[in-house]
Amino acid sequence: MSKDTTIAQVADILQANNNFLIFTHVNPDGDALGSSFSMLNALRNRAKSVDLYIQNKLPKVYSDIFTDDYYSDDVIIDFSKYDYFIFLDTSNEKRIALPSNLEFDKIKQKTINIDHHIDNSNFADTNYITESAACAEICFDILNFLRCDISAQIATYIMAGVIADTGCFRFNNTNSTTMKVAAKLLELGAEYQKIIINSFFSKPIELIKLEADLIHNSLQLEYNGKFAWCYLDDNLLSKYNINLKDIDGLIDAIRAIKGVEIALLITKRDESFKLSFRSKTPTISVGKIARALDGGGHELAAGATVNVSTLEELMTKVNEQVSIIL
Ligand SMILES: [Mn+2]
Repeated sequence: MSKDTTIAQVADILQANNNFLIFTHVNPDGDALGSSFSMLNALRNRAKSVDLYIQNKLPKVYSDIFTDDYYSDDVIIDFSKYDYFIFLDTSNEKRIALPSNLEFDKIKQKTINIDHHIDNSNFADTNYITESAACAEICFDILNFLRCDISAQIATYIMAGVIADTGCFRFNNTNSTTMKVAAKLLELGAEYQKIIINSFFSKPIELIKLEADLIHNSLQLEYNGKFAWCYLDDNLLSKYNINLKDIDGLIDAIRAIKGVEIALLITKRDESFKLSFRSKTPTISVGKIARALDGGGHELAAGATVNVSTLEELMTKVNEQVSIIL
């Protein structure tokens, strides 16, 4: 189906089918989880049979907000009982966190892709992609269209997604729609303070120390301080006993520096380097840089995985792209 799918068509699919399995992207963030848990619970309240698959255990900051009501890789799932697979907040098929016994090309179910990444590759049978601050905002629209009951808990899930992807209404994607959605979610009983405390005021002391160590010892400033990057290596992670899945938000320490236009955090994933980019200004698109490195994302928040053997090689490739933009 084309990009021109309407919300009514999405609603029809959710209405007409009964057995759904929800997937989201690898290394799920607040929006991936907020979208997934809101759809899971709201559709279940409509007497649909719905399950959710998340590759690994949840990041610690989210374990108090979301439940453990999902499949992860230690469970063998019988896919034959599902009619439809729903993909949320996932820009292309390579980004989907799939169980080890499932390959994307071998999926027999019908698929629907609901997302807010403008570079979404429309990989599913039905693709509903809109420009929203968070995928959770789209889920809220769909659930409202379906006249689903939005409980305080579901409102909390959606709010967690919106807060995560707008950096708590600080990023450029925050607009009047986002604020209206947030207001409605508060009226529905969303536990705003709980999300704030869990997301921003509950960092383990070891993570704060790691952040200080990283900025103090590894920060590189180039282009007159406009480009700031850090390489977070495994030694530093083990020094502070921090897991890679729990470093969400670390890049904000780099972005927060005055004068920095492009922030980059590099981590090692198996044989590759994983890059997370942030920009403060719409005219400086890190989405463009990420796409040039075979990655993707949003214009102001994007990422890529690059398979080279040394950090020097990696930075040569990165600087080729940064130099075009800065
Ligand atoms: Mn998102």
